[in-house]
Amino acid sequence: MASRMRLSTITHLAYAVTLVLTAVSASTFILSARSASQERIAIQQHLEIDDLAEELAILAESRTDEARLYVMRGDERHLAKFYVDDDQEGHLEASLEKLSRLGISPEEKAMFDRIRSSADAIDTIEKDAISAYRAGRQNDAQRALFGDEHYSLQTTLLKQVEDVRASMTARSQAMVDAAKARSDFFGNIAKSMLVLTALMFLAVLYFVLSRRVALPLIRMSNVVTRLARQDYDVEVLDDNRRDEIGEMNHAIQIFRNNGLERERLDAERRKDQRMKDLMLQMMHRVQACQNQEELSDVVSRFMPQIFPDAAGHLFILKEQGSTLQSLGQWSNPVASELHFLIDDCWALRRGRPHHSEKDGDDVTCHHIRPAENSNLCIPLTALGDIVGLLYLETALGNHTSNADRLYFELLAENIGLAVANLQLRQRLIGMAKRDALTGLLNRRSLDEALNRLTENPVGSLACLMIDIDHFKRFNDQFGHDAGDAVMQYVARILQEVAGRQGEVFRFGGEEFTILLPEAQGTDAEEIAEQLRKAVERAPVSYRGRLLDPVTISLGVSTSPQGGTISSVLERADQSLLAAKKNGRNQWIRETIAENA
Ligand code: GH3
Ligand code: MG
Ligand code: MG
Repeated sequence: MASRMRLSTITHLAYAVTLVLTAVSASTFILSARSASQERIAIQQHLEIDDLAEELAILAESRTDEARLYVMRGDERHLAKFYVDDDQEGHLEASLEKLSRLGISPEEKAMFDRIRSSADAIDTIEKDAISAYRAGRQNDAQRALFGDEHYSLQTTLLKQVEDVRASMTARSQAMVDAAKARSDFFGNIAKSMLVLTALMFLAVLYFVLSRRVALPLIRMSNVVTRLARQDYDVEVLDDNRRDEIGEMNHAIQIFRNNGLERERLDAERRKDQRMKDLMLQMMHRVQACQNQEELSDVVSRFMPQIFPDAAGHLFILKEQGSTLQSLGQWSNPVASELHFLIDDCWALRRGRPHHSEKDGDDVTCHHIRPAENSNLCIPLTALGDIVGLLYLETALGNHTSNADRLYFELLAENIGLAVANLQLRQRLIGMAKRDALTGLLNRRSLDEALNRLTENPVGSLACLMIDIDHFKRFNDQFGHDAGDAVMQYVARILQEVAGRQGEVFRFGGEEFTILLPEAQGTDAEEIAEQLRKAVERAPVSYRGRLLDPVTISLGVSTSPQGGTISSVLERADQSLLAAKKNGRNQWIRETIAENA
């Protein structure tokens, strides 16, 4: 409750309590003072009663004296004094009675009554004595005034006055004590109130300064210091206060929330930036790939970094085929087949990205098995032709954002172009390296191979130069196409027989070269003979017509026995020429210098 109060409310409350306490304390001070004045009045009253009682006793005594003197001397002045005293005594008695009516106890009243009756009795005796004296009975009068009765009455009166004075003293002492006790009591209460007020004031001061101001300020100062250091983990407690400190706390909370939001946005921006950087890196590498294996490596390395939540496959369409085959995968995709036909994929059929998921609204591709995930197929195209498919799967409920989809499509476009480029490149390389008619490696490839061998020599190398015998004849007799067919036929046999041990090249025209690394001269001779026989053996027909038997002549050279690698072709060619001269359909191995 206190925590909801404003500081001003607390201080106002404290003022009110202090005011009440002060009022109570002032009242008790007044009460205490009044008790003191009552005490004074009581003392005053009793002193007066005391004095009067004493005066009464003295007066009674002096009257007795005057009466006695009168009856002894017969002087009228004493009689006059007696009556004056008698009057005075009457006045005193009246005063006494008036005073004694003010707060007098019944016992005291009885005491006064007794005094008065004693005084009256003495009075009567004395007045009787004066009458007797006047009547001439001086002895009777003297006897009455000095007699035992008068004496005992006078003694009783004095004793009674003494008693009443003692009683009054006791009573006034009691009253003084009571008034003092009351005064002390109220005084103590007043003092306690003052002490309470002071304590209250100190407590409020302590509470306000320490609990409600200093502590929260220290806490807030710590929080602000940490927030200034961008440490947003710091907790700003919501103390629900509605005072100035509460407002400051609220402001700090807003400050922290803003900081957190800014940090979140920063993190998001950094993440997005990192994603874009990665995508850029990936696209650069994709475009620099020299073959599909490299492409697969780049894609399956970068995709999980860019999209950690998505697994996938990179499918490539075989050239002139209709089957897609997974070239690479990442993050263990589970739902798709590894090979499938174009028609099994809705995306490939429609040429547009296709999204489907288990129990979803859209149809699922046939190459996708039912699994607890959602799938996205994006066709890879180049210049309108399908070259492959980018397949992605995420856990169900892990929706790919529109931005992610855009990125996927951007990457798919990039990968599609790269695949098309690679295919084009493969074709160009093939065209540059191979001969279109026979499919054998061309003269350029032969030069490259020889350069390679020159730079990195192998143990031994054999070279076969082959020329089709009287080839011109096939062209002339059966036409150029028949010549081509003979060329293809010979090329096929050369490839079949020597392809495993070495490389077969079309040297040019109807001449071929075979390089046999690690082959000794005898091995080469053996292969040359096998080739010669194989070509010679099979009859060749073209468009239903049996052609003349085809034969070849071969020249064999070796390195290092016969000479350097750079001269191996020339030497084989010379041996070929020798074979031609020698009658064709034969092989001749170069003459080794030592043997010559
Ligand atoms: P030899 O036994 O002395 O080698 O006689 P040959 O007729 O085989 O030799 P020649 O050099 O006189 O003839 C080769 C012919 O091969 C010349 C050329 O027209 C023909 N030729 C070269 N390349 C091709 C080709 O690609 N296709 C066809 N059909 N003929 C070709
Ligand atoms: Mg020739
Ligand atoms: Mg020839």
